[in-house]
Amino acid sequence: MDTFDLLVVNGLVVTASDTANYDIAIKDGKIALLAPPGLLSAKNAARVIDAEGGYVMPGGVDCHVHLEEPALFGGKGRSSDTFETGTRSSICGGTTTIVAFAPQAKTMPSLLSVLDDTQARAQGNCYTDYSFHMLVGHPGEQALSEFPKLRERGISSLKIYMTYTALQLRDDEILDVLLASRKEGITTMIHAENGDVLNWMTKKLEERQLYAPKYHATSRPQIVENEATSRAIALAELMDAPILVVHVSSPGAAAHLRDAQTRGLPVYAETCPQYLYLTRDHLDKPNFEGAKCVCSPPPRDSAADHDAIWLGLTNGTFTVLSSDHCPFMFEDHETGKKSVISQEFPEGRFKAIPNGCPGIETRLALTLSANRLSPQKFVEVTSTNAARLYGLYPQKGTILPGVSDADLNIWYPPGKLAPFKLTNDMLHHNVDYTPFEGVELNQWPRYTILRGQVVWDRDNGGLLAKKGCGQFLHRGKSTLPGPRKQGDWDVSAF
Ligand code: DUC
Ligand code: ZN
Ligand code: ZN
Repeated sequence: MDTFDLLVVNGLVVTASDTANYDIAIKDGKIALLAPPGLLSAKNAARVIDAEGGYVMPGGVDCHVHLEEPALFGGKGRSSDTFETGTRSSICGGTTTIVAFAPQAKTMPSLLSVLDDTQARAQGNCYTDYSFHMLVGHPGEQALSEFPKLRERGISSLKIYMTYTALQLRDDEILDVLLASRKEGITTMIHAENGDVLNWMTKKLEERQLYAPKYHATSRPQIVENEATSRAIALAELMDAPILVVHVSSPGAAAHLRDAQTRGLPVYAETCPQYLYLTRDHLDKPNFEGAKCVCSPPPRDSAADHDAIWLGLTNGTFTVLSSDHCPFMFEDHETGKKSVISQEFPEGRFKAIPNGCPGIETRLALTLSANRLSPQKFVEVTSTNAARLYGLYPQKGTILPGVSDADLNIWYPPGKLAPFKLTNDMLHHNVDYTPFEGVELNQWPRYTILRGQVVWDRDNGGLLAKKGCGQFLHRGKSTLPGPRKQGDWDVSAF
């Protein structure tokens, strides 16, 4: 019998902490051994993959993904990707673990029933390992009382919104969520845009009959995000509760986050490729094409904004780089981007354009190809830190013998892959466009391995995984620093 199921040899192994030449042995879905090159004999393994000097990295971990969601963000947009098509796309881009949202609308009292429904939709359909964040739209008595049960069911994070009529929480409701989350060891993700201000801006624009997609950016200027970010930090500091501010796009918001981190607060931040590659000019493309890039916060003004976000990734302000994959069809007049075009609004109506962009499959290749992060920093923000923050580490996000799942990406060695332009027909999502059409890439995962199985072989068959191979992940607490004080929060301390 073979000692190992798979050897990956001649790779340059990169984790968040180290880069070195190792051969990797895999057994029963786990990393079994790392050994200096040449020590492991091919005779003892069922299969050997020669990485030919390419990077070997932990599989991507993308903890900001919307799949099979109803219309929540205003307008009629429904996710075009199911758990099946979204995770298929994910695995073909090297992301082996995702955390998607289980969305509770304002009309629903229970979180557990939402979790049951979402879990049933995902079960048996995923190509990646997966978990859920609760999306809390109604933090009433029942929902808050269910937090301990969520933890028992392996859910240790949730998301709340400071905007969108169907989801926006008042500050006192945010405090309720932060307090209950702190008590149960749950990480709170916050969408930080001031909903009242952007609704006012929208009203003013509509009074002047300014409806085109480009006014989406006008209605949500950077100050809308900066103010909400600062308020979110203040509320979290008051409760001594850890937060992650999601999809940060503006340098001003990044500065608030960095300041909070410098003061030692457990404040984490996420950004996404759209804030590194797109500007508001993308919203002004002719023939309604600008709607393809409508997401919130909107793409910002210039390359200088992109530079500030890249800097935040480099200097540690941003903990994670997620996709915020939020897929809608473009040519769909019922539930897609074009659902806002009518006789009354022939150029659409920006405020109701389904809000989000696809990107689950392109996140890793876009970021690595940009060549602006060290390989270790790339692993840290696209895999390791997400696993740490959301209670999956070290099962996911690293390559620790005896402990980590054998989830790996083997990238092309230098010179093996000619640069190419990204086009939507290369992708495996159920979306009729990519906002990154035409971007030049110089990398793509050559092989992707999920728990020891080769699930993607770009040059020999592409997608090899079978639907349903992904497993639900029961998550624990974040392993990044949490509340600064021990014990229960005490109102008499103020
Ligand atoms: N927030 C998200 O996280 N995704 C899509 C839309 C939004 O506002
Ligand atoms: Zn959001
Ligand atoms: Zn999102």
